[in-house]
Amino acid sequence: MATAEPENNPSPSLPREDGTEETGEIGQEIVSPEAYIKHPLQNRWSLWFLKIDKSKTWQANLRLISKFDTVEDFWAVYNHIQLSSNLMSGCDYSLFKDGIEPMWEDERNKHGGRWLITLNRQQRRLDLDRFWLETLLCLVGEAFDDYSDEVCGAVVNIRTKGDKIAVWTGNYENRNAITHIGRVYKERLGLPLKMTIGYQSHFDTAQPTPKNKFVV
Ligand code: MGP
Repeated sequence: MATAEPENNPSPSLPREDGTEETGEIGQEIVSPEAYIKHPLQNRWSLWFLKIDKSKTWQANLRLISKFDTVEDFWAVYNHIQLSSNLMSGCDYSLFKDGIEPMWEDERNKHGGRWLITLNRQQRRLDLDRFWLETLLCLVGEAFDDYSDEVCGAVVNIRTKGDKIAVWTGNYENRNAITHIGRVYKERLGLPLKMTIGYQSHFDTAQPTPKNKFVV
């Protein structure tokens, strides 16, 4: 148990591997807060899973896996679940800020859109898992500077025709926010400068030939 260090303790305390410190007196130890306080994230996040079952509506296939709001709980969830590349075709993971459902219809998404990364089949083996992890780290680490508030969440779709990863933002009219997020995201994924990625509004995504509103 943690106890306060005696005021006139003459012996210097000795840090140990478990975060406690020897005080020099039998039975007296100090526990460093680092050892028991989890590191808070700026936002609480919800991780969702979807497995396509065509006998149900799209929304009925969505399942909430877990919520977390600390660095430690993020890694606990991440390390507990399958890598995206091990999921069956037709499955999605979505990570969204708590209170935003991972669907176009949510109030915070309905005027929004997504930066879309389309992967070819070889990239499932080469890039998918590290791109998705980097996407998660961009979100929970609030990597988009002043524009992180614009981010609603991110989705990975596992599909035979080619997997997709997207970062969803809240308003497709916020050009400055969207282009900043796109540039940072592209850099964080390590995509070549000459490769472009596109941003589509969810309204356009639902149309037969979605067009890009922005490209970086
Ligand atoms: P998808 O799962 O996003 O991509 O959308 P997929 O499977 O690659 O298909 P494609 O159309 O992009 O080539 C598949 C279908 O799921 C959509 O056409 C919708 O019917 C349904 N769907 C997907 N999303 C993200 C939503 C959503 O937010 N709301 C609703 N109601 N349906 C959705």
